[in-house]
Amino acid sequence: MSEKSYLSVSPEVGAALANGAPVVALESTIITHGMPYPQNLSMARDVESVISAQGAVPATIAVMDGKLKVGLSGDDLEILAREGHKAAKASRRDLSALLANRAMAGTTVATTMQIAALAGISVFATGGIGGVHRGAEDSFDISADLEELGRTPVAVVCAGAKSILDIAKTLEVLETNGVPVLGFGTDDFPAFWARESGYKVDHRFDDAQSVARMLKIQNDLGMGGVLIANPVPEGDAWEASAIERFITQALADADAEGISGKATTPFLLQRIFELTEGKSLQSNIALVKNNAKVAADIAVALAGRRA
Ligand code: PSU
Ligand code: MN
Repeated sequence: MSEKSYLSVSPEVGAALANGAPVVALESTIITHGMPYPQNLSMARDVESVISAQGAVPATIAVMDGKLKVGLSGDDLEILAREGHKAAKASRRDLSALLANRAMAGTTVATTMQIAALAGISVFATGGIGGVHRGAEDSFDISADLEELGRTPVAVVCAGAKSILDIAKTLEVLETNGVPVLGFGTDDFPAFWARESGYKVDHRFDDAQSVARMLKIQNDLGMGGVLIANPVPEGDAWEASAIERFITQALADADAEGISGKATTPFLLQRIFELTEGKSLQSNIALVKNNAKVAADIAVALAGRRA
């Protein structure tokens, strides 16, 4: 069997791809492990609506029913959102085992890119990417997202990387892996809840058309993924120093509880949610919607160039 035989593409997404219409992929670890129920479900629905309103077709990706599902039904979204942490978190290496066991799983940025590319989708919106964790010199904890970005030709729109990570090391590994980092309307690499991280991007692009021109060249050159860093909207942003206090506390708690490996990111997100009394989640939802809008604009511009 070919790799494509494991795909299950929804009729809407299949028709859009066949017609060269714009499609935006969405990940599902953000639903299962990134946010609590029921906010995860309303976020997942809202993000799909934002993409539709911009004239593109949303394709949320997950592992369900023994398939790599591309484009989830309303029922699928609800099942996944309710399952939450009981679902698996699928990194690249987990896919074959999860399919063999017909397990349900949210897909990380790495795995969503892999499945999107298999389905022929080239633009993907998320919140934040995984990266090099603080203390990686001892733990070796570096997200598989960074390798996938180097190898898989999908453009990922995100709000930068959270400062639960070591942002300087994350940017270094992205460089090693040959990943272009574009600032969308900014010279600063954003830090998820905060609009600035103290680090700059390599290249600034101010509109979707010029990003689409760059993506076309990246594709012509046969190169891998592109990271498009889009800062959280002004009104939903935190001051870096204000959120840092909570991040430091969450990291200390993770250490005290002996949290490691793939449980680390979900634990820190949940802890920061508690420490900020839910306010971190509001910003998180706002930035995902904002990324979805930009990704849809880019997908529309790309489809226009290809036509
Ligand atoms: N950042 C968030 N929410 C998330 C994630 C990151 O704000 O849910 C998820 C993404 O799916 C990302 C994954 O790909 O965490 C990274 O996990 P790890 O660090 O274990 O590679
Ligand atoms: Mn990890």
